[in-house]
Amino acid sequence: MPSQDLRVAVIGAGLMGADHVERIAHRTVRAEVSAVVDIDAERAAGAAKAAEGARCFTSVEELLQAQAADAVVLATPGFLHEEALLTILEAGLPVMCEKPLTPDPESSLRVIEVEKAAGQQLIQVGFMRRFDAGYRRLKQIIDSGEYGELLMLHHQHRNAATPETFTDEMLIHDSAVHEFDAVRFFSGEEISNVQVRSGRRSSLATKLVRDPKHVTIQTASGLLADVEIFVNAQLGYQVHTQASFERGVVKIGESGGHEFTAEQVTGRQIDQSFHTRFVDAYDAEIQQWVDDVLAGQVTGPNAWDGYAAAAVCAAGVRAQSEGGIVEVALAEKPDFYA
Ligand code: ISE
Repeated sequence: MPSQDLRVAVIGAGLMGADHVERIAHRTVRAEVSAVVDIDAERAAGAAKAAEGARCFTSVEELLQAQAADAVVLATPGFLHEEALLTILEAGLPVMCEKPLTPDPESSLRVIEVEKAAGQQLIQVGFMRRFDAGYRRLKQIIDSGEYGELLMLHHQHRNAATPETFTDEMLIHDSAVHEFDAVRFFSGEEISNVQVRSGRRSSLATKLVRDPKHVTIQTASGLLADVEIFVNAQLGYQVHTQASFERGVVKIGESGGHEFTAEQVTGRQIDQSFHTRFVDAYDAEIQQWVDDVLAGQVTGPNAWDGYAAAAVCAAGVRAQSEGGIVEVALAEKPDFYA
């Protein structure tokens, strides 16, 4: 275990990677950004400016050869994760992998097999909402039973707008995936089936998405969760959950932004993106990951959580194209992830 700060390499210097470089360099304790890796050397250098002393590399292999990191944050696009994860696992480095673990359940299972064979959990998956104060509070309330049993969950997930290239499939893999993980987190159960329906389409939706959608999720014990997912909602970034219990209702998600009074109006400012809405959650996620790496453990969402979410996404994509309720096909959970 290193006695000095944990040397973290951030792989992938796009929006999310650059955000993590800045976070680790300035807001995370007991860690430093020792390297930034991106196939585009200029982009790596641009992100590395936020972290004094960080070295730049254009491939994971170069990084490993230089032994320039004790742990890595993987923030490349999801379709590149499997190959990078297998290389990182082989080198025995802990990794905080931005969601998705991989884009499909088959490749996620391959990653799980390799991690299992290595005999030690090394992967945390970036489901940052689990570190949001509201999510944590609701989870505590559910587990305490203070309002009785949790009966139903209602989620709203709204983004201001998407790029023109955003597709219906991405809406499941990139956006609804957070709700799948949230339902697993809140209920402590696997999801057994999912349905995706499109109704009226917003004239302001980008051309490759039929927006908004209504997603219904059911867990193994029968708990139902419904999600309005609306990625061209114009109004900003808004993520709410309302939980119905036997003796009460609890709502989270109003905490982002602030209340203002001006020109005879009182209102609440809402966030424009997940970077601001979940900034505290991202900070907490990375800090806990660093502390866990230093303690030699994974306590955040692990590779199994990444695999299970990928399996629900696969069912969601099928449900979206075929209609009807689609069962989630899930492998048996290895004791290794118990
Ligand atoms: C994006 O990738 C995210 O992770 C955001 O949290 C989500 O709201 C957005 O829809 C995704 O595209």
